[in-house]
Amino acid sequence: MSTEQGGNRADTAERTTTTGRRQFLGAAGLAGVVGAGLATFGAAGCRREPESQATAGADPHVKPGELDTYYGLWSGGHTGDLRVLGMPSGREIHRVPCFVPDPLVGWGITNESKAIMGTNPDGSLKYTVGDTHHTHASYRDGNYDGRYAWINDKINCRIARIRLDTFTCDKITELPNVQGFHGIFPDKADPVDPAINYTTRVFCGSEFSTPLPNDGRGMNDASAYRSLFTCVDAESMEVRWQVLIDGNCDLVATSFDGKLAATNQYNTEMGVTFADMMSAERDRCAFFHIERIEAAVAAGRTRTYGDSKVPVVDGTIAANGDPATALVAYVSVPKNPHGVNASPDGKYFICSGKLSPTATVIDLSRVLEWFGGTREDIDSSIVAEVEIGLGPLHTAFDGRGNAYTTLFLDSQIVKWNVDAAIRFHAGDQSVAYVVDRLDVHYQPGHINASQSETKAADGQWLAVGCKFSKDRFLPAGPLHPENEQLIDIRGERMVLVAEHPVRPEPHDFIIFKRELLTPKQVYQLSDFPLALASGEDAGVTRSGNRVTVKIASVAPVFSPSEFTVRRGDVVTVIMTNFDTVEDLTHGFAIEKYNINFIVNPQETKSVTFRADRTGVYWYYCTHFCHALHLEMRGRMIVEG
Ligand code: CUK
Ligand code: CUA
Ligand code: CA
Repeated sequence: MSTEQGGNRADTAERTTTTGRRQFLGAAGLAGVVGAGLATFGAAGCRREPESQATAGADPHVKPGELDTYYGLWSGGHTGDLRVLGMPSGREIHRVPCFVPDPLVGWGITNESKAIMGTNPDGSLKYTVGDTHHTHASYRDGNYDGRYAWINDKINCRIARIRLDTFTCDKITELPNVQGFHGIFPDKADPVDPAINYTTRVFCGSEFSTPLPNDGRGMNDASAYRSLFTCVDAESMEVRWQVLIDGNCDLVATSFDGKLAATNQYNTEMGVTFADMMSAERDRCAFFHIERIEAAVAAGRTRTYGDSKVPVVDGTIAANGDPATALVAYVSVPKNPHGVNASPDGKYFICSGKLSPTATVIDLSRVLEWFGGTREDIDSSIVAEVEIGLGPLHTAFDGRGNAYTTLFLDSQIVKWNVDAAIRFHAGDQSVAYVVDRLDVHYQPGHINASQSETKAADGQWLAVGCKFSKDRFLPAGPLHPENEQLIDIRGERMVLVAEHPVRPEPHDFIIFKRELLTPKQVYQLSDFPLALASGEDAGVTRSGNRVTVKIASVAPVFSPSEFTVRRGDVVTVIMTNFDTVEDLTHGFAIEKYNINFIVNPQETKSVTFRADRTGVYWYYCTHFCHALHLEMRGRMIVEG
């Protein structure tokens, strides 16, 4: 063990002498490397001995009948959902539809879900696609408090909130004035009121710039396109304010004291072409002074764009040169950075280099000194900028001072010590800050450790989302799954212990102790305003051509088991499941009417449709509930 470790330290020394070749990747270099199949690129001096792979790690297998010890919340990517995993087994337990319809639960079909998703005047869904990248949960005292999670939709700039007591989406808000909503992070405390030691805001970055307002004017002047940083109220889900910035937003991080939020900017050039976005040698990480921004909003130092009523403050460089009043500080970081992550000790944000083989460590106390007027140069907030490998994307933490960064191009995870990196950067070239490297399969994007970005980071498990799986699973046609790999990080060396195929394509995820959540296992009738009071309440009522059909379900019977309407009627079916037994869910589908949804025990849902064809149409239970499940059906009779 110790000799392998020495080998790694030697790697680090060698690495510093080969800076020239590995300094950064330009556009052509990146494109060429990606095309060439990366597993061997950059191998020089950074592979460790194969025998270390044989080191036994902790067994992630969870035996039949046992429960996982962690929850994982995974973004689904362009399936538009959120996934719930048990960890360390990696078993997928649940999917929470948010932005896209889901025929299993009836998301986008029931009236209740359509009201959350948003509809056009004709009742159809406003959007039917979504692209989720980042999910983060609400905090209290620096740890998750089990209230909410939030997730972004990059395609239509929507933020969804998921209640963690029921694992359902309860609100969706569309952000005004932005496109390419990507990074998201809740705050962890209030910067002013120490009693508010929990999440009250969620910050949202937007990658793409547009004319403001984007109303058809100024489309040919790309130099005038702008991006905004957005704050959403965690409870009301209303957009509180936005900040006009220079450059764009990528990922978002927040400090544990609630004072600062930050976003990485890969397009400080404000370019609209691939080459333009990579023309500058350095880009930036923008820091937002939350207390000052809220004061500026309260004082009305704002403007609006187009139809949006959201107040916008000016966070541009030109308007924020004076540290005493600045709302935003721009820290220079190497070319086209990607992830920005907050270390669990609350001291640092770490920016991953992407096109630069470096990680940049920014000391938050120094950023606050700049805002406070006691530090002249904001760039001196950087306390380390060290080489770690090719294509750094995202960083996780073990709570013992180590960072774990994905190296997309090297197809590796690098474990490095933050304090050692700071000492190295300060001039002590004898310090070996790289602790370990591990090959993963292949091209990792996001990474996270159990409890990573909380004060309770526990250094047990590390999961990594590999973007390419290539040969790791049985071939199933041209579309390959992604490969989620699990790594034991309890020891000095990382040990790869499991891998699972996942449907493309998760990006970010969080892993936290199961004790932090106490989900409801059964609803209460009173949770739903439309709930039938009892089975007696079932039946058909009519008002003009609007018909309401109240249906009670008790396994294996629907009451009523038939109802009659007239062609052209607008029919609303309200169904309450009166079963009380945990897990006794019923489905409700109507033949040829494109309707299906489930109703869990003590839950009520409704659906509205036009009975536009005469005839007999069976409705039936789609969710296996009883030995007589197949008999659980009835007739909708549509008269001419
Ligand atoms: S981005 Cu996907 S690997 Cu959307 Cu978080 Cu970095
Ligand atoms: Cu009710 Cu199946
Ligand atoms: Ca750039």
